Amino acid sequence: MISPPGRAGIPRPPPTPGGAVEEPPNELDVLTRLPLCAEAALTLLGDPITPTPRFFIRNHFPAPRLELASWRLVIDGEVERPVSLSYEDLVRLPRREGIALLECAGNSRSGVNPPTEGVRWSNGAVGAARWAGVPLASVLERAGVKPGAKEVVFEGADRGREPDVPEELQYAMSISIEKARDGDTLLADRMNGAPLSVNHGFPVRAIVPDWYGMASVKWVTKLTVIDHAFQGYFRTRPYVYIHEGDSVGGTKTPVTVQRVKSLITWPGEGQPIRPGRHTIRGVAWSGGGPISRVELSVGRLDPATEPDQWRPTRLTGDPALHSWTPWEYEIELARPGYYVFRVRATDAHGNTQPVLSPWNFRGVGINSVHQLPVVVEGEPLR
Ligand SMILES: Nc1nc2c(c(=O)[nH]1)N[C@H]1C(S)=C(S)[C@@H](COP(=O)(O)O)O[C@H]1N2
Ligand SMILES: [Mo]
Repeated sequence: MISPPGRAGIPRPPPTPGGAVEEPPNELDVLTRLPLCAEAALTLLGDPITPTPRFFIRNHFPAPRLELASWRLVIDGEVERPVSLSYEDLVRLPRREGIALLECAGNSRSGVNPPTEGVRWSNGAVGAARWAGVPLASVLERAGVKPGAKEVVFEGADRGREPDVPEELQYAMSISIEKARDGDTLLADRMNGAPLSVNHGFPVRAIVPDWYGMASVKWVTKLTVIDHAFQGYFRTRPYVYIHEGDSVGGTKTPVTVQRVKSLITWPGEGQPIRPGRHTIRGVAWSGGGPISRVELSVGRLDPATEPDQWRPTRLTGDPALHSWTPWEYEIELARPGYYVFRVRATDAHGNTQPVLSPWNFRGVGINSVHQLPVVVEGEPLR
């Protein structure tokens, strides 16, 4: 078995009650088995909707196997009337569906130097699916949110230990009350037209569009409305931006909205291409607004040798609200040789990708320009 992430030498024992290993789909590359972390190769991610077997999995603890009949969702805290809903109660509420992209905050961490703690994701911890369920807002309305509410904490049914904490932890994460009231934030029970699989949160998970994946809590069983900033382990320890020189006791900036980002999905890593005309393809997204521009550079790695020549690519498909936009670029690479492709996206609010994302201690929110070495060799295409 591959050892789970965590500080070297400290084992990370499991035990989600009833926790069971559901085999990951074999289209995914498994990084850790228990808890399961698995991602897709980029060549599998070029489509507007990611088929579920290609959708990454990020579990912090063993996945709980919940029963529909006994599942309940409790809503309490700063509410007028605490509520407890069965699955039947929940799915009878007015429904809503839409496409949303999830990206793990640690995606692309393996490219960070110096290395940080955390799962060493390549670039494939991202996917876009069609989710269906009930707006979180309607559930909150039934409970009646009190004035002064600041955040909603989602609790998952999964539990276990982290190396640096003595007691057992439950997965929990908060979002702002504004985001909770946004009609697009869902309690979802379906993914790509089917009930959620165990690894994606059966029976019900949160879907928080435009935020990094940690907020889309799986196996959700409890919502607590609070009037202060949540201080739980996952909110304050792994999912924060910590920069050099920050004080140890100080308040950390929580990881929330997805930064603008783009990836090249064709050609694949280490896949030589023949001299001739090619269509380079990829995807681009931003939690800060729709993508307005994606540019490709085929040049030298060191901008001092030869400055980047950013050339506009063609956005294909509709501009996606909470998801990615595919792009393509036709290029003539007549001569064999070694090239580096780089891609950079900009959103409607002018947010653009840095060549090198600011380094941080957790290796989160990495949105450096994607750089792909490409070898052109062999018989010319004709
Ligand atoms: N209960 C629970 N919810 C969770 C997690 C978890 O470990 N437990 N992982 C979070 C993280 S960090 C991510 S990136 C997404 C991943 O969702 P997926 O596994 O369906 O791709 O789920 C989030 N929700
Ligand atoms: Mo994540």
